[in-house]
Amino acid sequence: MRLQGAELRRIRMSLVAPFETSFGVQTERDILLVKVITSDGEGWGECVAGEEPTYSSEYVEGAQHVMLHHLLPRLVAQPELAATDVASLLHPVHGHWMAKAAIEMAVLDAELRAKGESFGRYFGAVRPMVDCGVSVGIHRSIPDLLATVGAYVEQGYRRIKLKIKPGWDVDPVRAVRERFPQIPLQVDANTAYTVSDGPHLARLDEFDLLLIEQPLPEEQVLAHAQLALVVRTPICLDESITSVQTASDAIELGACRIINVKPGRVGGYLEARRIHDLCTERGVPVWMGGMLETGLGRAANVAMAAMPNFTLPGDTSASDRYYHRDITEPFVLHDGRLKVPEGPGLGVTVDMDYLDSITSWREVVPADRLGAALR
Ligand code: NPQ
Ligand code: MG
Repeated sequence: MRLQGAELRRIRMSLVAPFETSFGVQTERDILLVKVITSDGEGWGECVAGEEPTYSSEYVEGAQHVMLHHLLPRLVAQPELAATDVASLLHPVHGHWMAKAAIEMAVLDAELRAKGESFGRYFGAVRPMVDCGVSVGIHRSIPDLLATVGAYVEQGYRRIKLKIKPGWDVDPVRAVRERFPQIPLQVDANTAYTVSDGPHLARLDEFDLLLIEQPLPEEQVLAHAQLALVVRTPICLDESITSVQTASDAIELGACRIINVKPGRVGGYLEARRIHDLCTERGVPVWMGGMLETGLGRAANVAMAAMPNFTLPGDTSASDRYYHRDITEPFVLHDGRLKVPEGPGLGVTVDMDYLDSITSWREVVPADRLGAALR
C-alpha cells in the first residue's frame, strides 16, 4: 500500500480521579492520535507520550513535531509500504520511540483492516480474554488508599499494583496486604530509589509481592542486578527496557526476572513482540504495561496481552478506570478480564462526533506536503 496522507489530532480527556506517581500528578491527558490514509484504507495510531517529559524524555508536543517533520516524510515515497518496514525506514531518526510506535501502529491497523485480520490473530493470541490488573496511585492517606483498593477488588481486578516512593512504601503496602491477604500484589517505584535503599526495599519482602517494578533510574541496569542480591522479591524493569537489545542485556546481567512490556516505550508492537519472544526463550515472564490509553491503544494492548508469555495480569484496566467516556466502545471488565477484540485491525470503532468534541487541534497533511518536508 501507499501512504496518501496523515491526520494528526490532539485530544483532551480528563481522568476520573487524579493519578499520582513518584514523577507527578496527572488530572487529565493530552493525547496525540495519528490516522494514516493509505491506498488500502485508513489506520489509527495512539502516541503514549505524556504532556511533560517526566516519565520519559518524550512528550506530546515533541512527538507531534517529530512525526510531522521527520517521521511521516520518510514513509511517503514508498510504493509498497508495509508495517514490517516502518521501523527500518524510521531508523535514521534517533530515539522518539513513542512517536515511531504510534505511526507503526497506524500502518499496521490499516494493513490488517484491509486484510480483514485482527491484531490478536496477527500477534498469535492464545486466549479470548486477558486477566486484568489495576495501577493504584499514591494517596493522601492509608484509609483513602484502602478504600480505593477495596473498590477495585470489588470490581474484580485480578491484581493490584501500588505506586510507591520514598516515604510512601512499607506502611501502605503492609496495610493493603493486611486487608487483602490473598490478592496478587506488586509495587512500582518509577525510578524513585537509589541502590543504597536496598535494605529498606528488602523490608517489602515479607508482603509476598509478585514483583518490584523499576526501583532505580532507567540507566542503572547494573545497579538493579546488585539490588537483586539484597531484595528477595523479583525485580521487574519498565523504564530501562527500551528495545530487545536492552531487554536481553538486562536479563543476562541479572537485573530483572520479569519485564513490563510497553509497546510505546520500545518503538512499537513489532519490537514488543520480539521482546515477548526473547523472554519466552529466556524463561522470563512478561506482562502488558499501561499508559492511560484510549480505546485505540487499549485494543492493541489487550490483543498483545493474549500472547502466550504474557502470564501475569497487565495494567490493561477497563476504560472506566481512567475515563468517564472512551473514544471507542468501552473496554468493560468481565470477571476481572477484558475481551480481545476480534474485528479487523484494532477491532474497535472511533466515535467521531465525540472525538471531534474533545479535539483541541487537528491537521490533515496530504502525502505531497509531507514529502516536501524532506526537500
Ligand atoms: C507505569 N503506568 O507503569 C506507568 C506510569 C505512567 C498505569 O502505572 C501520562 C503519560 C501519564 C505516561 C501515568 C501505570 C502516565 C504515564 C503513569 C505513565 O510506570
Ligand atoms: Mg511502571
